[in-house]
Amino acid sequence: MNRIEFIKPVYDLKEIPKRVLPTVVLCGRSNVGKSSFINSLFNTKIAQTSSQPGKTRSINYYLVEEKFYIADLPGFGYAKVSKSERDSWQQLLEKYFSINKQIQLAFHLVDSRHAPMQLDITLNEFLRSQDIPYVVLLSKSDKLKQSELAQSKIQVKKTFPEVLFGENCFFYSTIKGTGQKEVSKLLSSLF
Ligand SMILES: Nc1nc2c(ncn2[C@@H]2O[C@H](COP(=O)(O)OP(=O)(O)O)[C@@H](O)[C@H]2O)c(=O)[nH]1
Ligand SMILES: [Mg+2]
Repeated sequence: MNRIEFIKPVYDLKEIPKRVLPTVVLCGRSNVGKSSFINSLFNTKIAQTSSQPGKTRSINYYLVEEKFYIADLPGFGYAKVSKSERDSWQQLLEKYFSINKQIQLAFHLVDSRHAPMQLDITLNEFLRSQDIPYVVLLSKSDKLKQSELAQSKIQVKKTFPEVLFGENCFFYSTIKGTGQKEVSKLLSSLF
């Protein structure tokens, strides 16, 4: 699976592509590594990454192998964003999930270096309440030592009741390639 093209940024729900195709959403805090995830998985530089959080305001649509969309959602939890902006983000996403019947899977990226934050817990609860199958990806795992990886695993299991390592939860690293095979395999089996 390696053919990916950028379709467009969606700022308004009316702009969601009309083609009926299964959609995989990428969600997680700002700066967690969502765009880097796309680039590493498809060995490209198509997605814009940034070391500064809070840059993306749009839902960025990609088309993979003409078979399914990947929708890179704007990151949440960026402290410098005003409350009204945060509220409009939340409203957009809630509406997005409620009107979009094509969402078949969510990748929820969580920074492996920190315990999941309240917003991650809220997102996990939301995905479960909507019955959206999800996979938790613990990003930037190259930054952790062996002992810290074990610690992170314990923490994540404690926080997200349903996660099973190796099934719906993986460490991920764009640098070491951790998790890439597993994710590719999962996507090829689904679409
Ligand atoms: N060391 C390391 N850095 C990463 C990894 N994934 C992303 N980053 C860095 O984290 C920053 C934010 O990444 P980005 O993909 O733009 O995050 P997004 O806001 O969630 O799309 C960038 O500086 C990336 O280079 C990873 O697996 N390992
Ligand atoms: Mg991004």
